[in-house]
Amino acid sequence: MREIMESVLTNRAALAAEVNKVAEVAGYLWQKGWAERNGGNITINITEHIDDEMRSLPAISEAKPIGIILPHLKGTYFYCKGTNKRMRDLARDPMRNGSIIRILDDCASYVIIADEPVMPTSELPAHLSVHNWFIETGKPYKASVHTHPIELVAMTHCKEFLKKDVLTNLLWSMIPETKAFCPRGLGIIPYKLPGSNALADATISELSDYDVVMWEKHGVFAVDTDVMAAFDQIDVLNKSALIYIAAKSMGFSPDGMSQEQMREMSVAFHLPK
Ligand code: 2HA
Ligand code: ZN
Repeated sequence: MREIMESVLTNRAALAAEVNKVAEVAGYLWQKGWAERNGGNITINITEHIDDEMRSLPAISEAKPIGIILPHLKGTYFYCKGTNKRMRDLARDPMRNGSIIRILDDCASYVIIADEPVMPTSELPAHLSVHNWFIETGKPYKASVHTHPIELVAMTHCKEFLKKDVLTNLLWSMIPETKAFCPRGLGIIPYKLPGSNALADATISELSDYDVVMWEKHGVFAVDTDVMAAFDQIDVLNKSALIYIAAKSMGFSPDGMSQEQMREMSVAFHLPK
């Protein structure tokens, strides 16, 4: 019989709250139809919630290479969705469909420390590179979410929408909230092989200007201070995409808010663009 293991989340309220937020978001991703099969990934930097007892926990996996050197991640800890795991399963049981990893002192490998030896996401190099860059550049961001929002992905099958800031301006103009709650807009990354270092590098370079980037014909990658905030940015963008599509399917092209109305929003809400 399988031994019942006590989760590292037991008696660690702050850590449990962060992991439970991941589970809540994973449920939303599934309900929205954005997370078919094992689609999508979530990683969060949980280093601030790691106590001495957790620091001394033994590894429950071999040291595994990340594939790149990430000098700012030495001794950091992440909760990561497991590779091949489903968001809908993670929503019910985050510690059996994801795991907590420790980045080793070589900054190039990691071990799993809890709860079970669930191998992290296939996009781990991309996610960890982004977290390394947050620390390097002093950003307060702790969460990265990759998912496949149907309408936003559909829009990347149109060349006109892939030109710089065409989608950003279109989506902002559909409803005022989108600019207010996704104030840096949507970056576009031309198609690249999923899981590749080229995709990771392109993602980091776009994140200098955007909090949400679109991987052409694949999905979005969003970052924020926590997983819920990253999800909200994707959600408002996809809501705008749905409004655009609703107008189109009623037989007209939506007017969109005017440039003047959008400028007025930026002033009133102190938005960066
Ligand atoms: O891990 O969505 O792009 C599942 C994915 C990879
Ligand atoms: Zn994907």
